[in-house]
Amino acid sequence: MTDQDYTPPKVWTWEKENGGQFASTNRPIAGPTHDADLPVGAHPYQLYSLATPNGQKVSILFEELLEAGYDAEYDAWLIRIGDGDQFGSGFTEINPNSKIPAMVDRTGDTPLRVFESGSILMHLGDRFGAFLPADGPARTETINWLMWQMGSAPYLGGGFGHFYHYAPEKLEYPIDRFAMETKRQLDVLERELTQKPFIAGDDYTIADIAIWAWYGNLVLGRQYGDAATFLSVDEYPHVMAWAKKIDARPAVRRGRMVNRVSGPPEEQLHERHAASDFETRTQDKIGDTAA
Ligand SMILES: N[C@@H](CCC(=O)N[C@@H](CS)C(=O)NCC(=O)O)C(=O)O
Repeated sequence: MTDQDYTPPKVWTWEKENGGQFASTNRPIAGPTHDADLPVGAHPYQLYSLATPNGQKVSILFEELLEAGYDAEYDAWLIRIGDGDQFGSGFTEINPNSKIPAMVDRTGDTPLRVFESGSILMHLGDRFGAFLPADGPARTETINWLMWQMGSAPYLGGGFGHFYHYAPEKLEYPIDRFAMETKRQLDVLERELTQKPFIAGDDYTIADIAIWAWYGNLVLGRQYGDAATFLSVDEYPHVMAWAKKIDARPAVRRGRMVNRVSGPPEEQLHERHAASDFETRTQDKIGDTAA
C-alpha cells in the first residue's frame, strides 16, 4: 500500500504489526510484558542500556568521568531492545517509558532511579561537579543545548532515520520533510560551532556528549546507511571538525564500545563491570562473535 491509497479510518485500532525493523516490539500500550528482575553489580551506579546514540551518551560520560579521575565506577548491563528487554518488570520499574538508557544511583540510603538520557547526564554532571557548570550563564547555555538535543534528535532519529533507513517503503514526502529538518539542525550546529570550540562555549560539556552521540555519529557516516552522503554533510565543516575532535577522545572510544552488539567484535563490550573489561572482555577476546 502506498501513502496515496490510504485513508485513515475514523478510529485507529491496533490490528496488525506495522512492518519494519521494530515491528515486533512496537505496541500502543505501556507497562511490562513479562516478569524479569534486573541484575545488580558491585558498583554504586548501575546502568541498563544499549549502544544506540541515547545509550552512548551515558557510557561516554561515565568513561569521561573516570578518565578525569573521578570515582565513577559503574556496571553497565545490556538491554536488548530488539528482544523486548525494555518491557521486563524490573526495567519498567526504573523507567515506566520502557526506553534505554536507565540508571539506578545506589550511592544513597535508597536506590534512586534516573531515566531519560538528558536527566541522567545532568544527574551525573551535578553529582561529580564535572562537564556541567554548577551555576551562571555557562550552566544555562549547557542546559540550553542539552534540551535542544533532547527535543531535536527525535526528528533526526524517529523522523529522518526511520523513513530514510528503517521504514519498509521509501516514501518521498516524509523523507523530504525530515531531511529538510535534519539539514536545518545541522546548519544550526554549523553556525554555532563556527564561533566556538564546543557547543556551549570554551569547554567540553554534557551538551557536546549528547549532541555528538547523534549528530557527530551522523556526520561521521555511522548512522542510517549512507545518510551522510544523502545529507551532504561536507557542507558542515565545523560540525565535521568538532565531531572528529570528540571522536578522538579515549573516553569516547571506550564509551561507544559499552553495550554494543554490532560492528567489529573488538569494539563490542556487551557488559562493562571494570576498566580492564575493555582489554579482556570484548567479543573477540571472549570468543563469542554472535551479536
Ligand atoms: N528521550 C529518551 C529516548 C530514549 C529512546 O528512544 N531509546 C530507544 C533506543 S535509542 C529505545 O529504548 N527504544 C526501545 C523502544 O522504543 O521500545 C532518552 O533520551 O533517553
